[in-house]
Amino acid sequence: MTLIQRRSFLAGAAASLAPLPAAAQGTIELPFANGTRPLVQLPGKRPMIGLTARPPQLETPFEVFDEGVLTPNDAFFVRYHLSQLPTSIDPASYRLSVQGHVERMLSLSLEELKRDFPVQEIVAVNQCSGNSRGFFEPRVGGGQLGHGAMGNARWTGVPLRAVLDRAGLRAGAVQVAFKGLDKAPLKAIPDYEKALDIDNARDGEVMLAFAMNGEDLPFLNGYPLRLIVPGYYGTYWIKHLSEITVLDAAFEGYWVKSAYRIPDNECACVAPGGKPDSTRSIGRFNIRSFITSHADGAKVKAGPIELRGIAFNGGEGIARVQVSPDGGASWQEARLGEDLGRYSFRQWSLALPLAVGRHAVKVRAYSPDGTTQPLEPLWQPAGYMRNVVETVTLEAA
Ligand SMILES: Nc1nc2c(c(=O)[nH]1)N[C@H]1C(S)=C(S)[C@@H](COP(=O)(O)O)O[C@H]1N2
Ligand SMILES: [Mo]
Repeated sequence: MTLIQRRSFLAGAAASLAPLPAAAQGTIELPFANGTRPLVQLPGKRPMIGLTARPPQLETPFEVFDEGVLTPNDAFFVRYHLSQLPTSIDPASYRLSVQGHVERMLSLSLEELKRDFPVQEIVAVNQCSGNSRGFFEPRVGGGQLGHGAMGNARWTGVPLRAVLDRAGLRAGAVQVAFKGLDKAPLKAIPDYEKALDIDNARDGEVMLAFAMNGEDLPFLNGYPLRLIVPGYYGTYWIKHLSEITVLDAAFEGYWVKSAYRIPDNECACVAPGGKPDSTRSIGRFNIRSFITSHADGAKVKAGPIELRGIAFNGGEGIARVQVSPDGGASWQEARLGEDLGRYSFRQWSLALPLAVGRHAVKVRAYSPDGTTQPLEPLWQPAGYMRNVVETVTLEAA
């Protein structure tokens, strides 16, 4: 995280999102039953894997993760819950309000945010809780996602702590709630609003970001301002952020009390098809790794092949990545790439000699405390937090 010059971010033009209907670009097959998806192109995005049209939900085509350690803005996934998106946001009249259990209410323009607070950067992964849900067996309800509901970006913004300090927390503040400009189509459906504990909100890393990979946020990724909660699932990363409310009691809203709950045990899992006895709110990412250089079923020339991929976790940092060329019988240490910080994707690579034949190549990552990924998938009814060791079968000829 570094302080950077704020001048370059003061400029900004109105952003809008119209028309919504996407241009069709053919289809793509995700590798599970009912995995046919349209390739769609929305404003500011390259052709992406379409999950729903209203609200727009897009998955990143997996090859993108082999382009580089940062996910390009025009390929970054898009997830919304409610269909009434703002279609045009004027940065000049946009205001962020800070209210509730505070000494002074604030109404901040974008210009004030960029000018009056310290600007910082962090590279961090944003991943949807339901990333890879389509691979659950037995299948579970919810968006049937492949592995493309994740992305890694360099976020620029101001620490939430600085804004909370300006408002002044009153004694007894326990949580902070966050709401964006998107709305439910019916009054009966609650607006999308999430909350963080006060210590998390004030940790100096949680941030109000106005730029992504050096540019204004893409409209569909939360223009002009979004919450960044490094290491935590995307559900907390509120887009088009407009209201911050400091609370003197735990938040009771639907999206915290009833949604995004996981089994309240060590593995956050239950027996396949089962139900948890008790639940808690989802929190940090568990550890994951992927092979990005080769797709499952790829044909390669026998001999040394160069494997590449990525690994990440909830902020513990990646200590080691291991690759198995033989379905898990033996493991080799991969070389780790540049360290962009403990919340970033970490690239890895390994040259592997492959004889003629079929090879089940696996990858697993380790946190510094020895935490790694399970060889068999963990199961839970909401289909969150998948992190099984992934396998890519290669045909060497
Ligand atoms: N305003 C708003 N913010 C939101 C959501 C939403 O529906 N509305 N969805 C959340 C969820 S569940 C995820 S995974 C991330 C996705 O961020 P992205 O669309 O920029 O990839 O946004 C989060 N922030
Ligand atoms: Mo999500």
